[in-house]
Amino acid sequence: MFSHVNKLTSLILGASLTATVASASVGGELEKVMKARGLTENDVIHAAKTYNPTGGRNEFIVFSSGGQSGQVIVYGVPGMRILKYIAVFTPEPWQGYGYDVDSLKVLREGNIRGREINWGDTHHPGLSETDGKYDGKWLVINDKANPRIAVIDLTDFETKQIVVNPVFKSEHGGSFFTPNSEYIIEACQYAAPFDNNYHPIEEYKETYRGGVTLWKFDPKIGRIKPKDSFVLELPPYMQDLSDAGKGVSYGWGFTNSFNTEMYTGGIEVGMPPNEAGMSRNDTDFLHVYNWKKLAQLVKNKKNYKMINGIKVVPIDVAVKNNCIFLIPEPKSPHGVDVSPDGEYITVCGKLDTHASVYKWSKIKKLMKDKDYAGKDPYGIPILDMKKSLHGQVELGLGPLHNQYSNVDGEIYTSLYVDSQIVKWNYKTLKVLDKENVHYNVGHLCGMEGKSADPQGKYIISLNKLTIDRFDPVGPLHPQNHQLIDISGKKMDLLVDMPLPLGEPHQAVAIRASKLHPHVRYKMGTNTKTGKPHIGKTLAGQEKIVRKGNKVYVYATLVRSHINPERITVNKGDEVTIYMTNLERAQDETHGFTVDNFDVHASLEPGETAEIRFKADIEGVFPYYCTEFCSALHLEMMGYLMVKDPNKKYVSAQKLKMKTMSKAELKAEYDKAVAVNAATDAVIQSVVKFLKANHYEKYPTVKALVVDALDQYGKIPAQKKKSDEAVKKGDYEKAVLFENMIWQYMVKTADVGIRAKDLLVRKVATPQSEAAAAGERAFGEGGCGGCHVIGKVSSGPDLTGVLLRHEDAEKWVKDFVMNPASKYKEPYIKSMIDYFNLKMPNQHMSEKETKNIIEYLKWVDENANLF
Ligand code: K7E
Ligand code: CUA
Repeated sequence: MFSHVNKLTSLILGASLTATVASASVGGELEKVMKARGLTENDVIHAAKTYNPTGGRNEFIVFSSGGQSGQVIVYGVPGMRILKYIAVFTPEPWQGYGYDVDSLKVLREGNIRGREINWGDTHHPGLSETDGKYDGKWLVINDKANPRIAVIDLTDFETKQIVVNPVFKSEHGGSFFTPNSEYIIEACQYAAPFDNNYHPIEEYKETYRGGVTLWKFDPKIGRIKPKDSFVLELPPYMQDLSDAGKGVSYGWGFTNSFNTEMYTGGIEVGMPPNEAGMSRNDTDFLHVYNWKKLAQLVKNKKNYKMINGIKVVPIDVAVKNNCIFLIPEPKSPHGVDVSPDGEYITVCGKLDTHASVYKWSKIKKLMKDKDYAGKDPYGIPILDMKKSLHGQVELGLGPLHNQYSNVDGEIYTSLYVDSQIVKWNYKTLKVLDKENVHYNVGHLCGMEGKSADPQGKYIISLNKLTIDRFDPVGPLHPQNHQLIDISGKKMDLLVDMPLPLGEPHQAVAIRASKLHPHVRYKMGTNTKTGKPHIGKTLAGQEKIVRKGNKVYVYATLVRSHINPERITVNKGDEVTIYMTNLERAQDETHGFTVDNFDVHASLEPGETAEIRFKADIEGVFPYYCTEFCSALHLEMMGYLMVKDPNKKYVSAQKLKMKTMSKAELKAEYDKAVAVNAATDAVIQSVVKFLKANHYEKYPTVKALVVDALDQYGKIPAQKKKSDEAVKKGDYEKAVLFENMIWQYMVKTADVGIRAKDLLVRKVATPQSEAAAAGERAFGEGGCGGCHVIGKVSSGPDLTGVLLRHEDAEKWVKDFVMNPASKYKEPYIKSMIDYFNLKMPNQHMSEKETKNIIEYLKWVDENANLF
């Protein structure tokens, strides 16, 4: 076991670490941890395959439906850690979604017949495509409960649009992009009348309808265009999952269904329940429709009816134009998935143990030859099942959904009842492998696994039940996403990830390198429209404007103040606050709220947002920045004062406060100026270093310098105000401005020094492995507590230490390992006297000491940099 572990250790920890620390000790340490935590060798390999060290990144990014939360969950693969929740159909306070005016507008686009809806049952996220491949630009997701689709911009991961389906009363088979993002497919689920009237259930077959909506999408601006969209009317079969054809089947759409029995239940009047009546037939129908041709047809008025403001192509028009066909498919199917080349269409029947693989070339021929097996009650031609099938495979109990890999013919299917993922070949129709999951898997997610270019490597199993998997948290359990390595011959389940936000039906994964999100907005952007905000306010433009009983505040936020800091209004006024975050620095978000008014905005760098409320209660209400943005974050606040105009306020008796004399104030002012001069000298030395070493050649360093100079650039304006105050003899005010200058200097120095450290790394000679290990040992051994390289601190500067002693390497080594042996040497004695400190014994090993000497050699090589 021990030698095993050692081999494993060097395998997973890599040569660099084992070189710095004795390998036997790491092996021992790892074995200790494994023993203490009861981990097997396999566990450790799985951990290493999924572990992201600090600062690590993922190869793929997953967008998972957030189920009943109405949100989207973003996480990484193979790290399996959540990165973001994207607010979509539900208010989300942190992001201010639904709590500021602009995001509330987006949320309210989802109102149905004038009613506010504040949740969604998200099922299927879809990524925009170019040539059938994910392009990383847009994400859409559907709401089953309230038939809606939302569009998310992947440059900032924000929801930009919600459209309501005006004729469906529920939907499920969305949202799937066509191969060039021309349309988004959204299929109905529970059939209902297209109009908004009452129709008795006895007239189900006549007046209830199913359908597929094709939402026109403009991939350039990332918006659905409802006016150019249309609905294909379908029989009241419960349309289910859909997929767009691609490659050879490009231009066609596929949607399956259940309840072709058209059963309508009636358990309360003694009828068998829906579940019995709706699964009576051995087969249901796969709908095959030509969306490309339908899109042409709707250009002519005679081919559609307008219902609730959307174009609807009636069944008979679609039939007459050979745009719709049905193919029987096994009992209550669920998933329909088109192969990467578009030739094979796999359908799984929940109540059938088989997967049925249809072949596009066969379907096409039957359609062309008008070789029909019959017609359904609505006149739609039915193609013969056997004649359109490539074949069927027995997979197991409850097959649901499919995903593809990069291996030709390889497909992965979820088995709900068996709680398994099965790997098989849809061309040779052979089962290849099965993996148990916990428990009851619904969808599964391959890496770009339903695009025209699947990436293989991993499958995620999206399980419905977790039962015994996680620490118990009450009767409502988290959901479980399990990552499976599919790169080998056999599947290998790597890790469980609990998801506590709703039932994520489907997830889509994209290669991380395809996403290019921004870190800041153009100054003054309304992030929901991408255009300049009407309330955009730059520094110096802050103001409060009153129009009748409406008060408009144009405010700015920048570390660490909100301008204005006092807003006084009358009780009953409608208050609008426009806020612009003036920051350019990455990740410098400010939040904003006025206490007690149920408003909140999250302002990313450059963003302008707007909150509005009625000041209908009298009082004093602090407002503040809700994001811990800087050391003076708590000070980032102000007061909203609401006065009752009908009330007389008697001024409180003025307290006699002791004030400072003018001489005392002048002394304080002089001190502040001197501190600023000293701080500025530090900044100038850093700037000199940065310039001398050509910081502009290194983008990451340059970005920091730009941040730093942004802060520094704010100083002259403050200085001017300080000087003006001095001229007027107002030292009290001048001191405050000088303090403000100091704040800016500290922020400049903070970022500047970070830039300098980074630059030193870039321009220094490369460190040997031993020197790097030495630097680590230097840090971990606490040497830095007294010795700062390049500076005399509470101990001497070590730059040049190897030059100032005879046989210096040996001298340093002896001194580090046994300091006391040299306390009596005259040189050391004088140092001890000077610093009033003795070098302590830090119990460094010989190896560590040697490495530290290598590090000091590197320091000397680069002495000019410190
Ligand atoms: Cu199978 Cu809504 Cu795609 Cu759930 S659906 S699992
Ligand atoms: Cu801005 Cu806290």
